[in-house]
Amino acid sequence: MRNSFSVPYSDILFRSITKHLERRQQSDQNGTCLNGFSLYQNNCYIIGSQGSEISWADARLHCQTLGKNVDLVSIHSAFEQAYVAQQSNGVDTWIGLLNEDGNWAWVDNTPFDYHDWAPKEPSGDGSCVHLDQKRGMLWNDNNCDGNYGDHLYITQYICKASAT
Ligand SMILES: [Ca+2]
Repeated sequence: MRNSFSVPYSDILFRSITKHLERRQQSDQNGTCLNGFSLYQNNCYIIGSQGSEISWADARLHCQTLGKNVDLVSIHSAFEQAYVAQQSNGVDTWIGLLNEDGNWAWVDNTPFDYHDWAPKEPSGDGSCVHLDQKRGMLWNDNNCDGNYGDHLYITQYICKASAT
């Protein structure tokens, strides 16, 4: 027998889950951020843009000069990846992931508990990681100076701090 309730029921269920997630996201917006930062869940984010090529190390320094506990972003979930990718607005962007002696580590010392590498990455061609505009803002390891030749530069970075 055809179940005539299956389509409308799953539709209602989907809408109800979406509403729940939206409410949860709103109620998770706790705390305040420094001026210019955007609050997402319990953290604050800001895009920095150099207008010309910037090395990963300089990007990190720029973040650190913005305030106490500000550093290049760490990413810990698909939600956070989606948020950071959206903020980056389709531009190659440094994140705070670094290869240290063969291990990947976030510069803010949070656990490396999530990754979102582009296909065939990490390819081992560098120790610094950026969101790759050519590959849907998934992650690519590359050299840390931000200059890939052929007018291909990294000019942007994203910083993160805990909300207070
Ligand atoms: Ca690579």
